[in-house]
Amino acid sequence: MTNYTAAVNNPDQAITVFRRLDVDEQLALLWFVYEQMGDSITPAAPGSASPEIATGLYNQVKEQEHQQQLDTMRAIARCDSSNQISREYGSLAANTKLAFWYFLAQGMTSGEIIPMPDDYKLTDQGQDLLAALETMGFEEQITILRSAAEGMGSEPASGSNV
Ligand code: 45D
Repeated sequence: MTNYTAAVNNPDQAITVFRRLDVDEQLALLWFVYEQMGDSITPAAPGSASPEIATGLYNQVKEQEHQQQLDTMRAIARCDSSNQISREYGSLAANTKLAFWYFLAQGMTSGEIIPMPDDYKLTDQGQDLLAALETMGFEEQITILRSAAEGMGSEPASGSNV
């Protein structure tokens, strides 16, 4: 069974496939999903995320050089506990995590955040998963995105250090 077949209408399978992708591929896939969801994201905002908190963390990334921004996003995606932003991210609620990725994607469009390379091509696995996500409804897509975002970032450090 291909990934595509397995992931269609099966959010659990889709998230399993997502987590097996390497970190760059995960970032690229999120980007393509963002592009595809486009304007439908804003009206979905029911206010259950904490936009101020997501904005605060976003602003920290925005201050970085482009290459460092990429390193930060990779650190979050691979749950790197040696990265402070990854630890701060890890302490956020799932919807706030998603809001943070949403702000990053918007930043990529506005030039504040490092853009996708023009020539980036998803692997077959990534393309299959993207195609499977395209068959799903908005709610299902959000569920998957939320799990993807939820699984990223690291636990806060012990003691009072973030
Ligand atoms: O050089 O309840 C590569 C809210 C290769 C409201 C790269 C919501 C190498 C509350 C790694 C590819 C609106 C939050 C470079 C709900 C290389 C609420 C770079 C819904 C440069 C439900 C790749 C929110 C990079 C939703 C930088 C639906 C990739 C949010 C970066 C959806 C990718 C958010 C990024 C999505 C992707 C965000 C930042 C889909 C972000 C995607």
